[in-house]
Amino acid sequence: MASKKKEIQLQAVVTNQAQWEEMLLNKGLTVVDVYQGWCGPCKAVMSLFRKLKNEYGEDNLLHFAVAEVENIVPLLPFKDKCEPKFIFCLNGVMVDLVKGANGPLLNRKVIAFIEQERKIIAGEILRPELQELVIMEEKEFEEEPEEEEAVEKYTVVIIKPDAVALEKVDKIKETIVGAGFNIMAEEEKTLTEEQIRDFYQSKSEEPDFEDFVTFMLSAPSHILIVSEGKQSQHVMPYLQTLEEEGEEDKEWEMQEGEEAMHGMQKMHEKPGLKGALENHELLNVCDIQDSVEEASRQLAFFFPNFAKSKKGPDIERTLALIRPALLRERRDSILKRIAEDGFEIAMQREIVLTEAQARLFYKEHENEDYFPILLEEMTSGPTLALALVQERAIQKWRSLLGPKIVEEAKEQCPMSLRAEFAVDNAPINQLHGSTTPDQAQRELEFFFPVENTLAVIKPTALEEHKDEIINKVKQAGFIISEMKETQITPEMAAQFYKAQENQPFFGQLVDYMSNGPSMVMILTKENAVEDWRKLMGPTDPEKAKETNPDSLRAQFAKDILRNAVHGSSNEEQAKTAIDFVFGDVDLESLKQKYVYV
Ligand code: IDP
Ligand code: MG
Repeated sequence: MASKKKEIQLQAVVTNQAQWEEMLLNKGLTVVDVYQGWCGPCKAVMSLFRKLKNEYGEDNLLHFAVAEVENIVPLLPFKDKCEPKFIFCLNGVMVDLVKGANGPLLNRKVIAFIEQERKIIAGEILRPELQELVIMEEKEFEEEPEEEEAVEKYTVVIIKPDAVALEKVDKIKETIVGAGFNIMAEEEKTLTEEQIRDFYQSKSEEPDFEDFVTFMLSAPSHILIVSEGKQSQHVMPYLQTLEEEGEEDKEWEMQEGEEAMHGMQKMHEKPGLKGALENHELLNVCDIQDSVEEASRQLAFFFPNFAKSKKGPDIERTLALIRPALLRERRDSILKRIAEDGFEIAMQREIVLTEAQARLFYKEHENEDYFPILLEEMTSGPTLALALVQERAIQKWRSLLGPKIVEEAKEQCPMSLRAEFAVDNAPINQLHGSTTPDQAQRELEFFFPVENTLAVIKPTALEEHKDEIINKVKQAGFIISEMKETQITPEMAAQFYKAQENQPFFGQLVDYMSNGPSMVMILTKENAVEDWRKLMGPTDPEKAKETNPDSLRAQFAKDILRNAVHGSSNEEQAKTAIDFVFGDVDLESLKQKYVYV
């Protein structure tokens, strides 16, 4: 009972509009736990709030309240959502919102707001302009919106091996583009039997189907993903598509600019993909999947990365750099902060930039006064490059950063990251973010170039978890450019593990690896070497379970020797190993075929 009483004292209870308005008169910060009558207020954060009240409550700038949504107009959008929500009201204005009982985030925000408020009152800083929080209908920002009526329609086209051999690929591509379609992705590869049987399901009853499969397996096919622009999932008259031109996917427009628009205009006289190919007598050498559902399933099958990139609304990637001084001093706290702000780290690389690299990256700044300082700082130690993902990540990260000049950030936006993570005596701000989608793409390509790596599913794991592992590889966005089930020879094993030559377990390792079939793969992706090692997890599965429970080794390893998977440590090592297993592979062309997400 005693504790219940305390809770009531800590948080003012707001049950109607009049009490809400009264609450808005509070000076300083009020943190409101917005709750549903049927869920009740959030208990999980009580002790945190009590602690904050004790530590920051003495000048009466910090208040807590609980408010039931039903009877309070501004809170109605939250109706029927059980997840706890905390609204931050600063001097009567709703300025921020935390979803979920995220203790660290609540703690940090409360402290930051109170400290800012104290500085304002002491006349140390000016009051930043208050931006009132717009509370939208919950659905709009929490759940992925339903697919819009207009969706991009893709068609999978397979150019069969004989046509590839006759070099008809270019002609077919020209015809397709000429007829106003866009080729979104392409790849030349020998289809696996599974892919062939899947794509040609409808022909499987035909008498010579087995011969056909053999023929398809005999040499590479060329696969195209063709887009017809945005259309309804249901059949929609062609003219209607043209009316929607204005709503064309922005990203695509930006990447392809004029060309895309040109393509759309040409669509007026478009005869349909099949018709176009037929007109040029090319239909007999390629096969088209024209069922929308089938095509999109196959898209995921052939180009898992491409399909993945199409799923979210405005999900963007941006490049963030944590510069050397900050990385040295507060690595963990900045990474924690990035996670709290809802970003997912899709890729990361720690790199000491050479002067040439720094010059290249900051080429646009080369005539500025600060350029030499920038170069010096950027080459002074490791920088951490991150590919951050979130809805509207580019803008979000930029606005969190605040002004470029640290002094300005401290004065005008004390809650910005460049202010909060300023490092004493560092001559430049410690955090970078891309400004536009174009720039983000260029910068991501700079730090995360497409690479090939060699990956092996070791014998025990191949026997027990083959499909699961392959699925996880694809889900993580790797393109399996080549794969081959093979018994690794002792020579190959010795080559893979050259660095372990003098280890006591070397003999055992070579024996184990060459004692049964393994799956050897060339994986292609941005940052493939490092990302594959990250997906594998630590060498020792016990450690993997502790530090990276989602990793392959945590899930599928038996022990440190039979630890499920192998991966090269760098691109050179990968190349030597790939040559050893697959012979002479054109690794550059594998990279060029990679479709950016
Ligand atoms: P990595 O596979 O994570 O790159 P390395 O240190 O390169 O790890 O070691 C190569 C392989 O040698 C490991 O994957 C593991 O199977 C094996 N290995 C490493 N340490 C031991 C050990 O202490 N006992 C037995 N095998 C080991
Ligand atoms: Mg190794």
